[in-house]
Amino acid sequence: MIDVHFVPTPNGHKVTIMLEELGLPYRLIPYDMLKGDHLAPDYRRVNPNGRLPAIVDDEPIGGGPPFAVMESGAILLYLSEKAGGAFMPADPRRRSLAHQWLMWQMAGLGPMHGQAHHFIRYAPEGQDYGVARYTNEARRLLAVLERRLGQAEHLAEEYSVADMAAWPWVRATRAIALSLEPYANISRWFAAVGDRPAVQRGTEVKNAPNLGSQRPVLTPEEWSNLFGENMLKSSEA
Ligand SMILES: N[C@@H](CCC(=O)N[C@@H](CS)C(=O)NCC(=O)O)C(=O)O
Repeated sequence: MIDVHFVPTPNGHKVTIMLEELGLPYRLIPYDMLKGDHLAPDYRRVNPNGRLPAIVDDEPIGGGPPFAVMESGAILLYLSEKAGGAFMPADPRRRSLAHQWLMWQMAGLGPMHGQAHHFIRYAPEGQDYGVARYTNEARRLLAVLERRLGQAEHLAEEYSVADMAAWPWVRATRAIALSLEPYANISRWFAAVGDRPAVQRGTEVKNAPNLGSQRPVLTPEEWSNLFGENMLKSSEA
């Protein structure tokens, strides 16, 4: 059994999509980030970075005691290896493309779109510089994705972990008021990947409080748990 420490966000859905694709049994452990569940010292034993998602595999690759994996991209690679290289191209060039686009998602699409979500939805209003900076970067990355998907059906030519990593972040662009309409290639890919039953099952998973797509109104305690003193204190403790 694989425990998934989970919130229903794009990073969480990458993992549930992959587990659904693989048909591996898993148990969701839902977290309420507004309440600060993820700040509990016990969770540091699962994820030293204190963020979600993370998994604990009680039948790990190579045997031995239960093994924890943090970082959604590393979790996809771990699960692929556990399943004998599933959703990782056998051809070396394609495999490198899967690595490249997975790293691009982890270092670019996710963090930059994440900052756009922060400035548009969570930061005190009136932060025009931050909104413009990260909206531009979010759009730049969509333009990169659009060009890539004009060259190939999927990021690594065949469906792979790279698509599973990027797809939930593209899905979340609606929460930052970016339409996919100008992006014909992304729209084609987004619909095709979204038609996969495992992707649908993986993103229906929401038995944890969803932070939603509206601008949330946070109490001072909730703000502190997500972005402020409580979050810092738990890391420095
Ligand atoms: N690079 C990490 C990012 C994880 C991340 O930032 N997760 C968010 C939820 S999607 C989180 O834990 N936020 C809580 C916090 O920022 O304290 C990954 O891909 O797993």
